[in-house]
Amino acid sequence: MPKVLANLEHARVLLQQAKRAVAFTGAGISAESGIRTFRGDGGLWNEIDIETFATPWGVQKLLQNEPQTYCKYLDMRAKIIYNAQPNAAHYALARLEQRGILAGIVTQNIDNLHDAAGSKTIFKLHGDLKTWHCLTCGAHAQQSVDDLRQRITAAQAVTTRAEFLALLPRCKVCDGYLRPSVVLFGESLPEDQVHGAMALLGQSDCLLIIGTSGVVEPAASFARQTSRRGVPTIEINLEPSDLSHVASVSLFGKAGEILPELVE
Ligand code: BJW
Ligand code: ZN
Repeated sequence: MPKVLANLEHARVLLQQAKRAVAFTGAGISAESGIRTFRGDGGLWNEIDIETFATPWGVQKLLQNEPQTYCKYLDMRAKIIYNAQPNAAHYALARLEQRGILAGIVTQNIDNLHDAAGSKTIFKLHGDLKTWHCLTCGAHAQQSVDDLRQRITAAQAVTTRAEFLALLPRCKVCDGYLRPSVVLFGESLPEDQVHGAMALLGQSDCLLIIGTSGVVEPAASFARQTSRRGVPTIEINLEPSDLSHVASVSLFGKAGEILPELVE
């Protein structure tokens, strides 16, 4: 039997024995929905400076000095993410949960595509783009996509900081400025999501690691620790990742093609 098929068979057996499998997902699972990954071929970080766009201090500086540049970035990200639809990999995980095999998903993605596919138990380690929070009192608010689209479009035409600030969504509790609840480098992960993820992973009996380079901490270490606890681990990725060494079996290819085959 060719190695690829033997690996798929091996992975099927591991999954069939599971009663509380957990999926740990990264940007690669949404690549076939048209959302760019961060690293590797075509990755966002090949063109975008991490320090400038993905740290709180970088974003703070941009908002002060070049709000339009930040808005263009947000516009580029939001347009793609808001228009994206779940792909076959997201739907396969939702079906696996409905069948009572998958206990839930721990994701690093901010795109909400697992929700859109119908998955129910999801812990989002790096936040999500539709949830915003107040910079003053911390209250959370859900932003409608249409409202955000209008604000982002209007913001591209502003010339002063005052005009830009006037376009930011405001807190209903204290009128402070809101920002997207997406976790940037150097920021803590949302505590409730981390606790939920740890509990889910702590009880898991099979781990699916899908579409992540496994380089961002502490997320990657949650998957690593689970695997090292002896939990059978199936990796799905285009290529070897920093988590491949803990996988019981690695399936190399597109998640949208491999996952449906594995699950059916
Ligand atoms: C396919 C595919 C297909 C493609 N099918 N596969 C310990 C050691 C070293 C550093 C640290 C450490 N602990 C903390 C740090 C610092 C830092 C960190 O990890 N740095 C390392 C990168 C060096 N971590 C943090 O700062 C975190 N916070 C934290 O630790 O808080 C505590 C603290 C507070 C204060 C001081 C110090 C510590 C926060 C991390 C936040 C990450 N945020 C981002 C960006 C958001 C911005 C935005 O969206 O605009 O989240 S970074 C980015 O990477 C994004 C992702 O969620 C995350 C993970 O990436 P992912 O999902 O793995 O994607 P890729 O692109 O890397 O990989 C895609 C994979 O898919 C590839 O392997 C492809 O092959 C594959 N693929 N198509 C299947 N079709
Ligand atoms: Zn507030």
